[in-house]
Amino acid sequence: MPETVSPPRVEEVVKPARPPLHKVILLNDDYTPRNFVVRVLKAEFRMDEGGASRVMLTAHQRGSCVVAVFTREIAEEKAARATDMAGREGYPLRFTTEPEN
Ligand code: TYC
Repeated sequence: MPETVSPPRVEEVVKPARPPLHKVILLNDDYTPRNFVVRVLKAEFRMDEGGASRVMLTAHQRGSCVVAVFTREIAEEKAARATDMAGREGYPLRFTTEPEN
């Protein structure tokens, strides 16, 4: 039997594009107690005491601080849950989201 010679196989690997990421941003206000901000960050964003305190202080001093980045749906969900958690206690604490870049 004659040997058949096939051309080299060229495989094209198409990787799915990464979903764009959105930042969750903590906003400062004059009324929410610092320890409550830290509690929300720990509860909703699974931050430890040190990380949550640093983020809280940065927002307190500069007006806002990026908490974390997620896909748009998750970022919006987490920002809404954290804002609601504060609202249920009567605090005006707010989290917003914006696209990264
Ligand atoms: N500024 C608040 C206070 O002095 C504390 C605070 C910090 C509130 C960060 C919101 O995102 C915030 N009690």
